[in-house]
Amino acid sequence: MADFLSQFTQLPSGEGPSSDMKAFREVFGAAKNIVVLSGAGMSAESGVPTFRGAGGYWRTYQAQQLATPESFKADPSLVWEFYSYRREVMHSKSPNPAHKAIAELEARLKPQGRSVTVITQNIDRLHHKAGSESVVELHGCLFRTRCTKCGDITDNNESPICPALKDKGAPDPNAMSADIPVSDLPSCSKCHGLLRPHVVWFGEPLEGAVLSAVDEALEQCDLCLLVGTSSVVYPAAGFAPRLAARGVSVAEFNLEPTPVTGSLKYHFQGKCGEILPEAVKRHPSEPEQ
Ligand code: BV8
Ligand code: ZN
Repeated sequence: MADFLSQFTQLPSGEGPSSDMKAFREVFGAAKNIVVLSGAGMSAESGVPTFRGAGGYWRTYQAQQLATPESFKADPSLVWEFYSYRREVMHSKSPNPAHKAIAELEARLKPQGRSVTVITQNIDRLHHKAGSESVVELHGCLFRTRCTKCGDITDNNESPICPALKDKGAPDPNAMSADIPVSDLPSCSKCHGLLRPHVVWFGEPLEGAVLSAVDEALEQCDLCLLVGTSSVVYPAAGFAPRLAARGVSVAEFNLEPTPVTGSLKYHFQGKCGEILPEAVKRHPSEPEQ
């Protein structure tokens, strides 16, 4: 087993991944189809709270307590306050240097016949705002709604999303629930049914089309950048190990090791807004712009 794993590590002793940026840059310079797997840490330096750590609480709840169909059924007003708050927070947030470096990389490599595909767990749309074009939103989007009655899916950037949610959703632990009646919650323009955020909650399956897009991107992938994710939520957490098991180079950019770090080729410790732009800047083998 050790020799099987050691092929994924740089060090002959096989103890864990390499942090040799020079070696990574050579692999990067030769890569044809790069996949960026991103999590909440990609948006942390934009001021968007991550799920783990202090920022992961809204009032006295953790996201995974509210991001479930059961919670929405039990208290749609509370869950809408949570999502309305996260929507409103995003109006003052913008892409950080990590988002921008990935968007610039995609544009720079395209004329070289090389691809960059972002597969994100984030629902904040910051990759799109940074200019990335090839983006797969695994878990949906804060700014799309789905009707619980007729299934209609619509983009929605309204602020607030409905009058009853104006100035609601305060995150502090002792904020009172607004207890908004369902009739005053966001409703479908087509059938007046109750709308929900078009996001994937815990216990809900990812969309088939999304999973097919993931399979296709992973099939072609010859270099994966795993950025700002704790790699604990499945199926997303399984994508990088699936690539590593096939011998694809995976480089993790994170503040700390994660449960998948040991199976990866590279681990670069630090803030992705600082280390990622350096890692993906133009390689000498690339044509001058
Ligand atoms: C499914 C959208 C099957 C909503 C999200 C046991 C019981 C029940 C379920 C399960 C179970 N075991 C497994 C499951 C399945 C479950 C799961 O994996 N649970 C976990 C908790 C064990 N998964 C699901 O339910 C999925 N569906 O399996 O369906 C199925 C099939 C058929 C039929 C029915 C069902 C659906 C999961 C999707 C849930 N929705 N989001 C919303 O956002 O509100 S998940 C949400 O949490 C995010 O999208 C993301 O995926 C996850 C948070 O993870 P991260 O993004 O990694 O963020 P985190 O804060 O954790 O970590 C941040 C990282 O960044 C850290 O490592 C930190 O060090 C680093 N960092 C911070 N700052 C920086 C940085 N790095 C670099 N630079 C920085 N500056
Ligand atoms: Zn409807």
